Amino acid sequence: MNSSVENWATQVRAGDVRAISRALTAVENGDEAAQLLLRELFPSTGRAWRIGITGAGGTGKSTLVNSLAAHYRAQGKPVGVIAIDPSSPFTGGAILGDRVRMQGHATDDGVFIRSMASRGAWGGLAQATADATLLLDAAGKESIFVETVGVGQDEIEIARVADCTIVVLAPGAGDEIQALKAGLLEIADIFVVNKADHDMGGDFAKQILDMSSLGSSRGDWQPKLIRTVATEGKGVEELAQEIGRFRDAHAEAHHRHTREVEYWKNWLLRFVHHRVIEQITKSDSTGQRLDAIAAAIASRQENPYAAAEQLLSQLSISRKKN
Ligand SMILES: Nc1nc2c(ncn2[C@@H]2O[C@H](COP(=O)(O)OP(=O)(O)OP(=O)(O)O)[C@@H](O)[C@H]2O)c(=O)[nH]1
Ligand SMILES: [Mg+2]
Repeated sequence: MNSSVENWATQVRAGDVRAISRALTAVENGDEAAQLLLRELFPSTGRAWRIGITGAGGTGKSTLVNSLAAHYRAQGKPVGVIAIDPSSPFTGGAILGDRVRMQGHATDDGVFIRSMASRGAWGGLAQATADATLLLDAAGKESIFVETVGVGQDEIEIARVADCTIVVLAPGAGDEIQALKAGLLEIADIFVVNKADHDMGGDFAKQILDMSSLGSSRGDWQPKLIRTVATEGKGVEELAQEIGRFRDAHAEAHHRHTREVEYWKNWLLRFVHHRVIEQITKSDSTGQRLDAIAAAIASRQENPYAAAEQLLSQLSISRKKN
């Protein structure tokens, strides 16, 4: 292991904000250095609790995370926040908005907040998110919030990276339908109806409760619905308590172990999958060769099964040393 990576890892472990920032940039860009660093840091991980916050755009996720982070900070707990925006470039407006809204913690070293956008780096966004949480874990952040706009399969996959998933809904046109479509209800461990100030009679909350196939995928846990007004911090205490309750119910060694096994199984498959794709596209950067093979298959000059085997036989996918 080269010493600059070792130094970098030491700084990350010490919670050095600039070192963590640099590492997250490397993760985002898919730099090989990020992998070396994460490899070094891995033994220092495994303590953090990952809380996924997902829901349609504008439901108040960032505002809620901000309030929750403040709540945890008031108890002296180190917090990390990763806001994922899969579509916008890193300097995009939505992300900038998030930064500004979360700025309340800008001078507090116990909080690390960062927006991340996919650069199509190795493993895509889900992998980048997994790596980012690992980094913050190594940096001693006990609670790590991952905010995603839960509208697509990608984001659902990211939500699965979390130990606890909070689905944020808000009263407004068609939100609940959208949530259903996106498969959000199935992944929720906790439901939040935010903007409860716009839901005077609690009608929206009732509708959501009524759709109660509200089944969480985590055994016999029954997801609760918490009403919040994130802008005023209302219901945030209750939400933090519910997160704590979920954590207590799942903190036993065997629960955690089972979940971690599942997590790393998915991680390994994703890593290997993307390495294979990466190798094939690297040796065929213009995609011409793949196009030619596909065209030959389409016109029945080549056999797809044979062509696939041929592609696989040409791979040399392990990067190096163990
Ligand atoms: N009235 C009301 N407004 C809220 C509440 N929570 C958030 N907002 C406002 O709703 C808007 C969107 O809030 P965000 O926290 O950015 O929502 P988001 O879900 O993170 O948005 P995206 O990241 O763009 O998907 C902001 O103008 C907030 O001030 C609430 O409880 N009540
Ligand atoms: Mg947001």
